[in-house]
Amino acid sequence: MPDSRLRLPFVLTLLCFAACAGDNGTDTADASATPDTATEVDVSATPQFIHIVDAPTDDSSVPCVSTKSPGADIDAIRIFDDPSLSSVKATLSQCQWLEAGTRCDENLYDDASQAEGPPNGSPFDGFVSLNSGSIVCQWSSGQGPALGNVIQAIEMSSGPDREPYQIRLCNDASATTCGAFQNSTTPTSNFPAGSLLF
Ligand SMILES: [Ca+2]
Ligand SMILES: [Ca+2]
Repeated sequence: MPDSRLRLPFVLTLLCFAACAGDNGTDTADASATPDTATEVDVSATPQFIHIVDAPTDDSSVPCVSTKSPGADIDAIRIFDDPSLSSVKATLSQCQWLEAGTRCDENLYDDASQAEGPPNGSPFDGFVSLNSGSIVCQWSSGQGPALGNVIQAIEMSSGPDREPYQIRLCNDASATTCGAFQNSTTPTSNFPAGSLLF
């Protein structure tokens, strides 16, 4: 029958198409597991925590006798909308110690909440001294960083005696799911959010 002869190749074509579609489906799944450049950073899951860690270069950089503000002295950290640094998007809130600073017995500036809000530090007040420890904070108004934003950290020291610190973004207050640490390069350091997002 002419119809049968025509129908068989047609059926085989359908079967082959189904098989090929299966292969293609697998290939598509593999491809989707490897995001392209535009989707490597998942900004839909904005990290709501920031971990700020003292990073003394050696023990002598946290003098316990000559100063009562051991380690990096964090005044404030804020998010700007873009590199022009003209519009503040958020400041820190709900700061608390994650690893208590223990390098020096005496720290007159151990109130983590002093890193919250806009900059207000003076040589005598308004900052938290990390004392070889670290603090975790959230962002005011729940406004976390996104690509294109700039995160500016303000540390009180100046000149060659600056006290280094590191920051990283986290998804939890225990800092178990975090991006990579970025090192401060100057007392006031500006970090492109893209270098901290994960
Ligand atoms: Ca200090
Ligand atoms: Ca402050």
